[in-house]
Amino acid sequence: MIKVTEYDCWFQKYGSAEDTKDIAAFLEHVICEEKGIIIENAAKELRFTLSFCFGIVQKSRNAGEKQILLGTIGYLNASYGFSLPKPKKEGFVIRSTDSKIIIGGADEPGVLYGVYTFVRLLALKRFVFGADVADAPVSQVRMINHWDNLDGSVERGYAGRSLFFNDNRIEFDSNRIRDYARLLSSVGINRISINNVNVRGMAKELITEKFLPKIAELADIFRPFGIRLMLSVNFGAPQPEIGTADPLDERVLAWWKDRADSIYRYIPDLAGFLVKADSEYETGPFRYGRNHAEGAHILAKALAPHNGEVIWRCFVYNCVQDWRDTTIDRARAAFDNFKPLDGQFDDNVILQIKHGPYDFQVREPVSPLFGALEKTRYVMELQITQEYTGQQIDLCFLPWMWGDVMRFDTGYGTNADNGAIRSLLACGRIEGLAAVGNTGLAANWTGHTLAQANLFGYGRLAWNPALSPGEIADEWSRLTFPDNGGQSIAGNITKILLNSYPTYQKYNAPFGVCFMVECGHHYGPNVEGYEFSKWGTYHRADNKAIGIDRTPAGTGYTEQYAPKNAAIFANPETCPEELLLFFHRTPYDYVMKNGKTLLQNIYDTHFEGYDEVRIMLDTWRGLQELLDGAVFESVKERMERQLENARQWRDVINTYFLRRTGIGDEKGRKIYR
Ligand code: GCV
Repeated sequence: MIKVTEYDCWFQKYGSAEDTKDIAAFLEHVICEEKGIIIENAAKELRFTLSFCFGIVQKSRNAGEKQILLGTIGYLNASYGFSLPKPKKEGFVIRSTDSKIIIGGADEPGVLYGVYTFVRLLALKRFVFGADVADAPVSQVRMINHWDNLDGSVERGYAGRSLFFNDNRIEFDSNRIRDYARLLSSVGINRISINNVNVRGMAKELITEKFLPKIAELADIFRPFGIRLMLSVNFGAPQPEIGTADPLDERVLAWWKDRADSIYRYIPDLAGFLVKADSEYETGPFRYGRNHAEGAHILAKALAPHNGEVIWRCFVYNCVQDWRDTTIDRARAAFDNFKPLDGQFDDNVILQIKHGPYDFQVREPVSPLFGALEKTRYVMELQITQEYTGQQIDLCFLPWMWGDVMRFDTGYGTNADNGAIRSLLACGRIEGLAAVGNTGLAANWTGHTLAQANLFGYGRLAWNPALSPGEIADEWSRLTFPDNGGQSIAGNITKILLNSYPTYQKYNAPFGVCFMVECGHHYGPNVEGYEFSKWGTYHRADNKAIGIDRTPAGTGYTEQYAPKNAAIFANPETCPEELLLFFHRTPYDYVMKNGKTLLQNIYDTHFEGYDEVRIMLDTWRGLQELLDGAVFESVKERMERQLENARQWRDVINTYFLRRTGIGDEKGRKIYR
């Protein structure tokens, strides 16, 4: 029976020190003589995890006896006469000699990441004594965005209430925050914004003396883990006090400077501000007739003396569209708003662009802004919380879809690989990733225990976007469900994870059409839920065809891509079929590559999606004898709800199209009328 403590996530008990006996003598003696907040914590973390995960007790030893030695490479080389190579920023080297296992970091965070990597390798039984391990993160920005409100609710949160706020106060359990910081840091996260990008009501006061002392306490907990705080701010914040927030008004600049000065007195290493402006009713520079470069500039100026950065979101679109108006295409909005401003942003402004042009749908193309911005710093925004992907009731292993995003060739390289998103990350044109977090006060952090894999996977991908979904799923499953008694179930769980995204996609909105969800809360199907709304999210299905023509003959959205992709997407024959309805208004009798009509493919995928959830549930039930009861039950209960959700999607979608077309399933399966 495998015993798993859900709270401990990917730090479980991996058996006794017996399992590590060939190097046990080293593990019993962790030495770190260098001073520093992060490095001292790295030593503490190593001692803690060795004890917690492997039962190793530290023993006092004489110098020269076997030990693990930690330090920055500069310090180690100078103090011990080593000649360790210096890795990239935040990177590390692990080297073993007869008397030492040395974990050397390029800098203090590098030592910490070296420690967590070492522990992970031990847990995975992949540490090879004598073989050097060297690694460094591909990008410098590896951020989590919390959408937590001051009242303790979490926008699009499916894992209980906020870790940071309650009842219009900052309220947290320090031990729990420390455990959270460990989880994040162990997968390389180095920034966290703690409050919702919709900064409303009292949350506007977070940047005042009323709240700053408490925010400073949070920063103090995250700091030793190499994680810097960010705060979401409301662009209109100066308005009530000085009657304007116009970014070209000197009084507004003075107001922001004053705020920034006082914030940095409390949190000297704040990474900066995250801003949602002119978006979904949040105020922004448009209100004052200014553009977004002018808007970002005023905050950038206020933060610059403190080395702070402005992360400015590109999720700017018309959210009061008239559905009758077919000339507006929401998908175009980010590019139309931001590409013309390329090169006009301050050096300490980073744009944050959602990975797709819409809004974290189950399948959308990669936003055409990636690669197209040449003179502006930017990061990609992903969503770990499963707003449209099953809300941590349905299992949906997101690194599968993110892997597709990472491999997408933007067409801005000289060959497919150096134009790929992961290559733009590797060369620094995209400066990193941000993602909306999926954690809360739920006992297992994420509601669905298997949704922990999405948090883990995000961190691993932000560290190295070339990792495959298979590698990530395998690592996570083996770390979380360790083989304690020779009864490995990790392999089964890896398979379940890897099937879960394709399955979810099958029973959801078909072929990239997007937005067929229930309005407001976004769980479950409602085919025309957003059809006559103001949000710009239409599929315009009639009795003959469905989808938006985004080719030059239609909204022209395809033209926002590099020429190579513009041509691929504009032609239904070359357009990836999973995005067919995103780019093309397609008749139901259109014959797809498998020789079947679009309609029949919609039916097939929806029947298959449901059947696959049933198989997944059966597979899970088959693990009952091997798995700890609590984890088994909690996941089973979610999978049963998922089965019902998949049934609802299957039947609502199939019935809708049967009613539209009058054409039934060619295989004669039951579709309700
Ligand atoms: C925080 C979508 C979500 C909103 C979210 C918004 C955003 O519209 O439904 O809840 O608001 O994205 O990313 O700002």
